[in-house]
Amino acid sequence: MTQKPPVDDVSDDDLEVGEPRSWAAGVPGVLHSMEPAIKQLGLVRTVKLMTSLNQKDGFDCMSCAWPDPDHRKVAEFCENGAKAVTWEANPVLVPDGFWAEHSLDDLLEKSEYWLGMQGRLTKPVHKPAGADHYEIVSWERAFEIVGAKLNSLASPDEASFYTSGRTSNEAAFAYQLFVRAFGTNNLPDCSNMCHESTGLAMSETVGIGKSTIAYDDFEKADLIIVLGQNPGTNHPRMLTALEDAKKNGAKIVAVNPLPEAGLRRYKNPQTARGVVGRGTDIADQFLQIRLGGDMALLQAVAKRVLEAEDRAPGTVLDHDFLASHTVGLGAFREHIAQVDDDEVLLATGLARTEIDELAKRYLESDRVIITWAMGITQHRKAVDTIKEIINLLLLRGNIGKPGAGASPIRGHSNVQGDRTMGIWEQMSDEFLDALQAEFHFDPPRAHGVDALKGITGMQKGEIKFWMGMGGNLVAAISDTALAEKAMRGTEMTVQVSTKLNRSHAVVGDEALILPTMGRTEIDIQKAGPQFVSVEDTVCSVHGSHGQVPPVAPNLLSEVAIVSRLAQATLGDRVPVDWQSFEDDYDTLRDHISRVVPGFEDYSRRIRSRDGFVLPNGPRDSRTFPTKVGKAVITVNELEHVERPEGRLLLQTLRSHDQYNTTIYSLNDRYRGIKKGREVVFINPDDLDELGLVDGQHVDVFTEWTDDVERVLRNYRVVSYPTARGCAAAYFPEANVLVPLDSASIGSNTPVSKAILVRVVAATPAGEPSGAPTVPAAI
Ligand SMILES: Nc1nc2c(c(=O)[nH]1)N[C@H]1C(S)=C(S)[C@@H](COP(=O)(O)OP(=O)(O)OC[C@H]3O[C@@H](n4cnc5c(=O)[nH]c(N)nc54)[C@H](O)[C@@H]3O)O[C@H]1N2
Ligand SMILES: Nc1nc2c(c(=O)[nH]1)N[C@H]1C(S)=C(S)[C@@H](COP(=O)(O)OP(=O)(O)OC[C@H]3O[C@@H](n4cnc5c(=O)[nH]c(N)nc54)[C@H](O)[C@@H]3O)O[C@H]1N2
Ligand SMILES: [Mo]
Repeated sequence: MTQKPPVDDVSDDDLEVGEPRSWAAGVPGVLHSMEPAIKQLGLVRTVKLMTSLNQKDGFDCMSCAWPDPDHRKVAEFCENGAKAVTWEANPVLVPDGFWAEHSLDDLLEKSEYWLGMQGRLTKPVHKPAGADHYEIVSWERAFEIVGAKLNSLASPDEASFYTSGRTSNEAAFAYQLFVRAFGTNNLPDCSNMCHESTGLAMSETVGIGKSTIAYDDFEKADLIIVLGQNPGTNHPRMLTALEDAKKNGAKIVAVNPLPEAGLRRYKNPQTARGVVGRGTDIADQFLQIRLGGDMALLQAVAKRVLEAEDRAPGTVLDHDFLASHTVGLGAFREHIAQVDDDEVLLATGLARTEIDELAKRYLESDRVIITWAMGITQHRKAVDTIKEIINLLLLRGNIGKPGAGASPIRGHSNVQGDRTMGIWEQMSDEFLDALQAEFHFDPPRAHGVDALKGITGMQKGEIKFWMGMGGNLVAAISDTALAEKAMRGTEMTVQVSTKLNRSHAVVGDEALILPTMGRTEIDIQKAGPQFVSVEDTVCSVHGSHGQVPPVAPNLLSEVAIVSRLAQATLGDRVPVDWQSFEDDYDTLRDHISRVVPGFEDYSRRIRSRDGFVLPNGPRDSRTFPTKVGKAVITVNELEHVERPEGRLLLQTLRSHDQYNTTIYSLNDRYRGIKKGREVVFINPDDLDELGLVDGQHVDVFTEWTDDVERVLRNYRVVSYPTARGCAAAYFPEANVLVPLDSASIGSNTPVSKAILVRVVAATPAGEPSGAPTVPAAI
């Protein structure tokens, strides 16, 4: 296999800013996806991978959790899925000499882009305490080192085990079992920073923290409201579902501070019309809301619905549904009547007529779906905002009937399945009881740490060991400087990874990297070729079969890594046959079938080409497994983020050419950005007011309650049609701005979408910084 030399690192020196696009996908999308694939993978590997991507006997795309339609097209993937596959399957390898050549300090200087481009990791490496280089070790030695360290801790709770959402059901189940058998519930995951707010809000109100719709519901809907989500970039195949819904007469409303390309027009690369025509206009109504204004908007729409009912009693609300399936309507009615329209207009930045129009659309539609993603979940009042989504849907019986429901759109391709398998620091007693009955040990019962509490635990010296099953925690979590310092304070860090990232450079005293196979690769174990399984955003579980030989011979699968680590750490302390997991993944699936409800007869059912859909009370039978046994309509105090004069609210978001912390290129085609990421998007009227100009270099300071300086220096201003008072910059770079203690109430998710900032002309080198000396009142 060829080994190409490492790429040079990149800089923003050549940044180009053009016009944002008003449409997404289409021919350039397909070309963009295939060109790099063919160049990097070669034609044979490309064809093999792309023709099996998301197909029934193929492998599941690792990019996002968007579901697959029943009837698959020949090419059932999007531009960004192709990028993810190319990134993983590119057979460039980190050479053995790399570790002697690059010290940790050297790696710290490199960008995420450079790190990711070094190629696939193929051999376990170890950085001994005090050393400044990793060195190659054998697998046996690696497991021995980690096992010995874990066994030397004073308490299992001194260790924390993170998971990123690409891990398969099988690996996730084995991993949480190992962690609980070791003795802790410290199982934080990327979901803590992602849809945690959704899980909490929906569990309390409808009894299940997952989507209440099936894939086919999109084409049956009359109205689809897309809140705080950028599908053109992050779930591109959703645009096809929206296009199909429109063909069947559905209306689509997009609510977003940014006029995102995919929400405006879509040129479907799979149809002639998309290739040559102007495509489909997606949004019938676009509400350019202020950051954090959604709760006010939802309450204002609910108010209009209740007023319509007052005008024509008995005709607007779904009284039968409300009476038999819900509690809380009375208190909600009283509360919503008090909603202050002026506060709504201030919070949303919308005109009254725009809100009236949305309410009218809602009232005219019998079947309504609301979808949402990070624009909703990463706010201080995210949990309450999602409860308002549920309230609005419940009023007219829009849950548990065809073409209607609440549909959070998940991020990572198996983040939902990982949770189902027990990756959560707060699993229920029922789940722990089932583990106990199946494996005959006492799982710990006290809740563990989430991602943020894990970092504060490290700061306090309470967490001394950290392991990551995938992911890049120090780059993904808020307050980069503080988080990195915390991570460096640990005694040992261990990363199971496919490629290099920042979390391999910011490590504990001792550190290991354990390279693993990816989803594209054929996984052969003692019992023969293995496959894994995943759950998509609409609760459908299906197999994922690797297609190409692993990039290197001695890579281990995630299941094998867990099973060997468990043996090295626990010996025969618990009566679990770990080796059998590695030998034959059906063994694991058989255990899962007895522990996790809905997975009965897993090994057989997963072999059906369509997989199976998990039971879902609200969706299937309007059964709401909440504490009171009914759906709960909730009362939530309206709050919006105050923005003092001269300050802006900044959100952190994804460019079109990145996957979370993985940077594929420095371009963001739909927003008109090329060859650079150090930009801050600001509305032209705000620029005028602040005395700034397009293209100017600025420093962006967070205003927070403490006196820690959080700043992005020398960023370039891009005049951009975002909502007034709002700004945007790219994640993960902008994580330096998010204070560690700025978290959503209840879900403890970092508030990555509404950071109060002050933007000032960049300070020339050597001069005192332009930071405000006294934090503004907030
Ligand atoms: N190609 C690609 N695909 C991905 C990912 C990726 O990085 N790259 N990441 C995956 C993951 S883990 C996730 S969680 C998803 C993320 O998918 P998204 O949630 O679409 O991701 P973000 O880029 O964070 O975009 C947030 C969107 O919400 C809007 N928004 C921000 N704040 C508000 C608000 O207050 N109100 C409203 N109404 N809108 C708001 C922003 O303008 C933006 O359009 O995508 C998944 N898929
Ligand atoms: N400011 C701000 N911060 C955010 C967000 C935001 O919108 N704004 N979004 C948040 C969200 S939604 C999420 S989900 C988190 C993401 O947080 P993480 O999930 O921790 O981050 P990723 O960038 O997805 O992880 C990428 C790494 O995973 C490894 N990897 C890739 N494939 C595999 C595999 O098959 N197996 C294994 N073992 N490793 C693999 C690679 O080494 C790669 O570098 O970030 C959160 N942080
Ligand atoms: Mo996510």
